[in-house]
Amino acid sequence: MEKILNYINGKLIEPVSNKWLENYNPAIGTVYSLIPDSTKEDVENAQKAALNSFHKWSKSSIKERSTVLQKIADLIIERQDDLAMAESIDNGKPLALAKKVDIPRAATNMSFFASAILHENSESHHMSNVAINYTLRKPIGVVGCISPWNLPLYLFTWKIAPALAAGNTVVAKPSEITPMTAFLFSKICIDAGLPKGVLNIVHGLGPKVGHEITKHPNIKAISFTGGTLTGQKIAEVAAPMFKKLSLELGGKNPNIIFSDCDLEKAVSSSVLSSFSNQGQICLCGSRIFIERKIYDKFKEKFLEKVKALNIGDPLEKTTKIGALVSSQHMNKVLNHIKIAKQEGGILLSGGKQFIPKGRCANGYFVEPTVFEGLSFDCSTNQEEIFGPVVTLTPFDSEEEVINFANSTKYGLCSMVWTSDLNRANRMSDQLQSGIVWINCWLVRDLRTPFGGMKESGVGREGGTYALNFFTETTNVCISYN
Ligand code: TXE
Repeated sequence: MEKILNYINGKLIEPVSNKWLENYNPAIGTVYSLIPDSTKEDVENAQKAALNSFHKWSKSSIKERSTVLQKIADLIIERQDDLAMAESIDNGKPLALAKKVDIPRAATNMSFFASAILHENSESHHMSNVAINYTLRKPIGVVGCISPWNLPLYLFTWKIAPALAAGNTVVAKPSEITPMTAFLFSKICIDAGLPKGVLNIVHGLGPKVGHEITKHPNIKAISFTGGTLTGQKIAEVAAPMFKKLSLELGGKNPNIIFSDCDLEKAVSSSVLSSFSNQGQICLCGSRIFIERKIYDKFKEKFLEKVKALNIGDPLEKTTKIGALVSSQHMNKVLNHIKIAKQEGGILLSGGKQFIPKGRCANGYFVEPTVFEGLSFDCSTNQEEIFGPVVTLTPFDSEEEVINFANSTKYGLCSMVWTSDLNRANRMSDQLQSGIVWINCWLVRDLRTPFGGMKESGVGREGGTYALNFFTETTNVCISYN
């Protein structure tokens, strides 16, 4: 069986313990590879390698750093078919989605930051006749990047690229549930000529490897994407050590449909924002609020499209809904469906595990599920389900829907569908979320601030925001006299 290896000091190596974890293919429900069950020793070795390579890497020219990051991006594109296949097998997502979204975006993450550092500039502040200040931005040192399973290579590179571009060296940990593309990525880094020790990838469990990275005194900043509870645990360890922290956590995003919207567009986009990647995207809109006068019309059109979604083998070209990432996660989602029924939810579509015919008969599939009749404050409408489950709720006024939308502990993104520009502006001002999409969903410009309010996170990623996070600032003040 294939063994995934750690990438430490430029080499692919087995874990010190020689212990291994099983890696599942969720679409067929079987183990297909082994992952290092790494421990403190592996993190220690990775951290040493990163520390040793920091001086040279941080002093390299931006041209050198940019060139090697761009080379990595080029190799991702060259190997995109293999990477997409690996991502689909490891995660359960449709191959077509991995080809269209995950892998191209991973390449773009690398090339975006390869280019961004070439164009970076810093501020200066002039005090007339007194002094001039200029801002120096310096790499922090060794930083930790911890990423989740839902968009494995996409989110892994979204952290690593700015960290490396800014001149840091990195100890990174992908999710133990989807480690394969990070392993293929380490081979790409070797082939691209990334100097040894600059990036180190340690595979293994969160409470072991992730925890060791978080608490290591030489690792000065932690960039994390994952569940809110894990974010809390990381903050408990890292905050008293005064580490820089970037936390991208959960969401329970409202998708708000006003009666003056382009209905066809709103319906089609809502199907995507509900069920893309089996609903396992922190930006999915799992609470759909519809102005009462178009509620029935929206519901009818929405359900028609949901029922037409092709669910099954992720490798089939026509598949729109693949497998959930693990049996544990599938059971968690099915339990949420049970709770929604207990809370009085009326099931409009789906609601069960789906058992495909053929090779995927033992996979972890859940039908795209739609409920109505639930109050905005019930647990189904408050807890992050992170699966293919959405609710439909009517509303009568802007004031009411703002109250519904802002009622959760999360604040990641919101979608608003309306043709009234004034209303769009009013809503954007009042919605408690880091991102508001008006008449669209998941349109991403990588320069923009990305992140959430409330329990959806701390800090922002993207463009200058990420480069600022991964640098320390020194203000230099020069007197004129
Ligand atoms: O995420 P975890 P899980 C949500 C979603 C999901 C829930 C749990 O609701 O059901 O989180 O998913 C590492 N110290 N999201 O269990 O545990 C872990 O190994 C340091 C939302 O997969 O947060 C992995 O690499 N690291 C989300 C990473 O943290 C630790 C995406 C994320 O795992 C650790 C995924 C610890 N103590 C899940 N414990 C989003 N918002 O994008 C775990 N890890």
